[in-house]
Amino acid sequence: MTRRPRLPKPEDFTAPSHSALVAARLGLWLGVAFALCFATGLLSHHIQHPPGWFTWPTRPVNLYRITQGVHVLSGIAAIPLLLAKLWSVYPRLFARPPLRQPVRLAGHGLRRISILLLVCAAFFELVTGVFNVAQSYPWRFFFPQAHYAVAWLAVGALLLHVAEKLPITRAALSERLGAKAPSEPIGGPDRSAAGPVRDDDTAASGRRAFLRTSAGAAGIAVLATAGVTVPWLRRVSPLAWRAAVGPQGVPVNRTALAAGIVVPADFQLEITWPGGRRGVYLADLAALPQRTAELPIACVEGWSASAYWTGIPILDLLGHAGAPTGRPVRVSSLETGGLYSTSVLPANHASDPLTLLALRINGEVLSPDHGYPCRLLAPGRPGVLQTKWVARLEVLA
Ligand SMILES: Nc1nc2c(c(=O)[nH]1)N[C@H]1C(S)=C(S)[C@@H](COP(=O)(O)O)O[C@H]1N2
Ligand SMILES: [Mo]
Repeated sequence: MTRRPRLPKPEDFTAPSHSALVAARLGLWLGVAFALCFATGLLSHHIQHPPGWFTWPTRPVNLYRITQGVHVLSGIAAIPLLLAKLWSVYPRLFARPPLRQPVRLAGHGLRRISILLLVCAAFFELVTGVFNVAQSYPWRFFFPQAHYAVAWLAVGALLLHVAEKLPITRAALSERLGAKAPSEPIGGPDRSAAGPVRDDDTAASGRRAFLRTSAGAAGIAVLATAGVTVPWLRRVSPLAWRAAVGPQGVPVNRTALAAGIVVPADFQLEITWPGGRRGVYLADLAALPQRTAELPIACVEGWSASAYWTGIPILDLLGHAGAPTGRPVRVSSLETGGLYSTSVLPANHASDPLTLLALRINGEVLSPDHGYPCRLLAPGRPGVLQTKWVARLEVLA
């Protein structure tokens, strides 16, 4: 006679990695990673689509480089932590639904659905984020919009989850990891477990080992990628291939060829304002007083690179043309139709003396891929707003 295979119960999983002590700590670390990632992601979204109440400072010049670095690296750290957390709690999947109690059954179902939503949304964010860092877009939706919308889903589901688990989590966190009488495993009382009962010391060191391994994996994942934005980590970051390559020592996202750039021989920069217009030849731009500043390009994809940029502060240029200052300025490219062919400098950015219409990088004339004949290079802005091949500055009302 063959016995019918029995579905396991949560209590059958007695390994230390499945204890509530471990699950709660992993949850806390993940919570911190997600909170950092969400906050910095919201910032990045608002800088690119500023609502009326939002202002972003221009200093320190590396501010966006830092917030976006934190965004990408906290997301990377969350991947191993999420996998460890799922491993820790998967025995809960075997909890029997309370079939005979309709109200509790409905609660059980709703919790399951919200967890499913949380896990799916979290994976969607992490996976699309990693693809974005790798500059690969193997899908049809528009990444920034989808990534932003699903972030709200993930955070909503996460808050629900935290609220529901708060009592268990608090109890588990207040207990020392090496406690002699550990709290219940994630599935229920340890002592009644059918599996082999471990002695407390072995269980405690098992819990520590699992947490250390998880933290170690997160640390390695961060180090492997941090070089894209932290220059002194470049040598220990095998995945940071982006940050060092490119003409004139700086990576290029969109080449002049891809953007279909043709610079007319008699190129003039057009400056317009309500009621006025002025064209400036390239030679005249080069003859104006120049300023050199070390400023980073910080791409939303996570890579960033600093260079010495030389050009005319937009503020001086507007003054020279007789245009009004202290207003927002729309910057438009020779590129037509590209997603990033225009950007708007808010008034505080247009007025910063380091906001340059750059003609040179590291002492050399801009190469076509870096935006020849001139490009915007402003402190504190995401790379995507550092418009290349600038043809027009438009002072807005
Ligand atoms: N006109 C135009 N400017 C652009 C882009 C573009 O596609 N078109 N890409 C932006 C992005 S996403 C980044 S990160 C920077 C990259 O600058 P670089 O090529 O000089 O490194 O340029 C920005 N300027
Ligand atoms: Mo970018």
